[in-house]
Amino acid sequence: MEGIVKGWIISIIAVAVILSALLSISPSFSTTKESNEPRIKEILLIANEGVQRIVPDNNLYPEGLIYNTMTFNGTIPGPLISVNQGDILKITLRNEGKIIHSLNLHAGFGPTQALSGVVQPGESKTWTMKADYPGVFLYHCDGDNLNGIWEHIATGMYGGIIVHSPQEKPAKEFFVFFSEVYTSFDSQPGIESQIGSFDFEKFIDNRPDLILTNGMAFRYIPVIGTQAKVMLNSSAETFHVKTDELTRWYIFNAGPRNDLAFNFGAGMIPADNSEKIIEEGEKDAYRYDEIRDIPPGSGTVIEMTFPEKGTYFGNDHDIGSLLKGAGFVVIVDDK
Ligand SMILES: [Cu+2]
Repeated sequence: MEGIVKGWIISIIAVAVILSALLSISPSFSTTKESNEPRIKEILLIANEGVQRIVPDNNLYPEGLIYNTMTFNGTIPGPLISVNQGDILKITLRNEGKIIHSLNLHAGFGPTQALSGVVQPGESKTWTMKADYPGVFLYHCDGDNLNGIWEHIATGMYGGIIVHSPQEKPAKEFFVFFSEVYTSFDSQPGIESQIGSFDFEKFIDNRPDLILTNGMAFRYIPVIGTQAKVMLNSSAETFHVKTDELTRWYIFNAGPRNDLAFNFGAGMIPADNSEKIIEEGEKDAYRYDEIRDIPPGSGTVIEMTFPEKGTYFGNDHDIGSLLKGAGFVVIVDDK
């Protein structure tokens, strides 16, 4: 009996020692762990149909263009979802429209995480996805199990998701989405009452009329030309950064059909980190590209600094895209 009691006492002391050791290290350990702990992030995407302006009144499109759209949360692009690697997304897709919509999240791995399936008008669906893979991904509507996917994407049903890696350095971040529009209405002066709609024949023939840059053609291009000026957007917005400031650009091409030959006019693009080459004696050497090819349905990240002050132009080097509204001006000032 005495032996058993002694054994218990020794066991209790041993457990107490282990517990006290654990407790003594727990404060700093749990603090570190908390910061890395996956967060549960709730995302609500509301699918709907609507009408919005996609071209301002300009020299190429007098009166501009109003268009029949489909959107997530009423905007083109839909909201940019930004999460950390390891986060858990609780996604709700609510269909407030008149037709079937759905969601295809390129950041998800596996049908139960990446695909909502059909969501009928008036219904909603909630599911979870683990953001295990860092990167830049598009999301879009799949229409009714792929039927009509072309129209849903080409009229605005897409957005982006960024899964941040813990290794990222702090940087000034921007995002820009490009996408094609195939419209039944060729803008002509004096026909302001008409509203453009998706043109299936032009889509099949691959004849896009417009390229949207964050939801509007010519959104970020005020004018081209110095003598014979072509006014493209009298209230164009521009991007502003400082020399030598680390910037990170998330560039998306929603397509739905054509590649984007992305270029920074007056700049160079460090090759993607995954393609980073380390040469002997040159620890952080990058290979530089002048064009980053961005296929339809994808996004990319460009991390760079601008060496000199002045004007840079983010563009599709398929030059015809400029006349369809693709591009954005970056003004770089001295720091
Ligand atoms: Cu849809």
